[in-house]
Amino acid sequence: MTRRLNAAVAQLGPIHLADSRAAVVRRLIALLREAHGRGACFVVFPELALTTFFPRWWMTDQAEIDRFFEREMPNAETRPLFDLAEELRVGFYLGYAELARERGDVGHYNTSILVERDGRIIGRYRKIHLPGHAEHLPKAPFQHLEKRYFDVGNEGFRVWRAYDAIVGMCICNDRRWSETYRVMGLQGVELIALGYNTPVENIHHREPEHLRMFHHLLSLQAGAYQNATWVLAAAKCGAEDGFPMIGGSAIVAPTGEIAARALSEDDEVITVDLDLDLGDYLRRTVFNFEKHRRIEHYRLITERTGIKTEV
Ligand code: ING
Repeated sequence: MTRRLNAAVAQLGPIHLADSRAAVVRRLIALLREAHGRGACFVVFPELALTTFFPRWWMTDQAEIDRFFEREMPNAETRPLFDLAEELRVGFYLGYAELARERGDVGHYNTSILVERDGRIIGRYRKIHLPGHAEHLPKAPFQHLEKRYFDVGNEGFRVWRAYDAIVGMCICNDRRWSETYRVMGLQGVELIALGYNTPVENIHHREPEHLRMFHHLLSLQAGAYQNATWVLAAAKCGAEDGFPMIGGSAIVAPTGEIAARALSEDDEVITVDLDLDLGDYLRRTVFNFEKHRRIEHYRLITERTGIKTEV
């Protein structure tokens, strides 16, 4: 009997600085209801799904910055989403800015959580690959200050048994790094959920805009195929206060094929009834890690951070 999971990716259109969390949660609830109406019992929402992509703004006042962060989850604004999910028995992935107080320290993380169909938070991931810069770039059309506003995730790339599958998480820029998928692939991941906010314009180098979508999909498809896992990627996209971000939310099969893709840059639900066993044949053959990997030759991957040419 093939294990199946009817899953959805819920893409969000723009969230503007002036949009309240309550207004955003109403949109998330509408998307959850639509996904449930199509039979989905798991929904992936985007990265930083409760606010605008605030790392585009230069801020120095910590109180102003902290206004974009959640101190607890669920909280008053998000509780309606959790309650509806529990009522409809739909699990979800949600990205948000987490202000954590742990062992007397304050941590600021770009976080995602996994919520089971009974409403319990069963997993948390804190973004490890933080792109962009920490100092103000006065000549740039906008900033990308994730290295300023977030701490590097401190909980690694883990997997959880959820929705009758082995599920992992990552966030946005993580999807560009093969290590992200492989660390979860080595734990037997069958479904990786991720959200992203990807600006159309590259502020560091003039680059044809079509490459944004190409590199986005290339990263998802390669990661899925090379680790025999489903990859479900949810965009927050469109022009937030005039700053465009790419759409391209997608559900990618373990074969690397795109099984569903969003067509708009607005709130949109895509769904696929996943065959959770589809990756098995790849794990038994071409990507039988135990049989084919030669870790004695991979040392540099964990011992060397940057490029060092010795010839
Ligand atoms: N956004 C972008 C992303 O990785 C980026 C940043 C875009 C980095 C393109 C490099 C190239 O999709 C986030 N939030 O990571």
